[in-house]
Amino acid sequence: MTSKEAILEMLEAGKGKFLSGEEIAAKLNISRNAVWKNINSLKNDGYAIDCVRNKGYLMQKNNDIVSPQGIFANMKHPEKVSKILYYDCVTSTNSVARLLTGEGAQDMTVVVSNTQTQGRGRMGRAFYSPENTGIYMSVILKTDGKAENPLLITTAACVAVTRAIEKVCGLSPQIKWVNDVFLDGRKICGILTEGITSIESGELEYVISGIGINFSTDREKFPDEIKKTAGSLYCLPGGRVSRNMLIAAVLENFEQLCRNPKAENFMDEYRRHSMIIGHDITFTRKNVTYSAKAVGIDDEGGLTVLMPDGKEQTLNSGEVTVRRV
Ligand code: BT5
Repeated sequence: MTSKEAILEMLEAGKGKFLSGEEIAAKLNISRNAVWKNINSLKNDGYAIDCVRNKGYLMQKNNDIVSPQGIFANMKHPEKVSKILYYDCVTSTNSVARLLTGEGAQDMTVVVSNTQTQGRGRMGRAFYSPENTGIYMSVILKTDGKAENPLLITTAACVAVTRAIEKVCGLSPQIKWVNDVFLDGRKICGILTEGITSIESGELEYVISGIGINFSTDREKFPDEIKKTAGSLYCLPGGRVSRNMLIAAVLENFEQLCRNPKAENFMDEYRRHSMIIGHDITFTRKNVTYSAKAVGIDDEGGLTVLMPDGKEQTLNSGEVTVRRV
């Protein structure tokens, strides 16, 4: 770790409190002048740091720059994450994660970016990923050849996101089967789970779970195509919640859910948050659109629908639209 990273770690850990230059210098075994230079460099990067004579340096509480140091500072169990790689800009965090799996990435390696130029959703759709106001991250899970059910990983990620938003922001989001999180009727989060299979063995080697959350994106700034459907947490005046805090909470919940799916019994939580159970819906299969009623979600994450002929079917992928009456 560089001195600059170490100083950032200390400031993030004591956010809102003064740290004296002397204390920092002694801890890192560098001169006070070196501390000052690194602080200036952090300020140039956009960090809101107060420098007060005889008091030292203070990172302002409403500072909302994403960094591995800031995420770790907000985790109770940072050891649960192997590594966090942060970028200012990437094409897609899922694409970067995919490259890392080719280099033997460890389980629970996380890729986070401040913006994406080719953020993607399912079936080649785009995910709008503006800078500074969103969370774009991919978590790499190593499956060790176990046949993980990607649908369950997606549902675990949905529950991790809703839990984190409830706890950190005090809001009450809902889940739209299978991979979307909504707040007040608008989509605030999408999840894209992709599997990596070994060419030699044909076994699933990794699962990458890509999570995109509109954190403070202004509703008016969304592109026209999604202006009526997309929302964000608008989090929250006064900087009470930072993206680092929310990312940390999502990661801790996700790790816990993936490692202990049985103990956690998260499907009940997923069902409780569902915004479609009991509603009339439409879904499309092989270019044909069907009307049905969503009646339940099974323990494998499949959606049970009641068809007009009275028969039940289970959907394991695809997308549903809630019919408004
Ligand atoms: C998704 O797909 O919603 C999955 C999105 C996953 C994004 C994350 S960000 C980190 C990681 N890296 C990536 O490249 N991807 C993942 P889907 O269910 O197919 O929904 C896509 C549709 O959502 C689009 O066609 C739009 O209608 C809408 N949409 C696009 N951007 C949005 C946004 N920022 N907020 C809300 N809705 C959006």
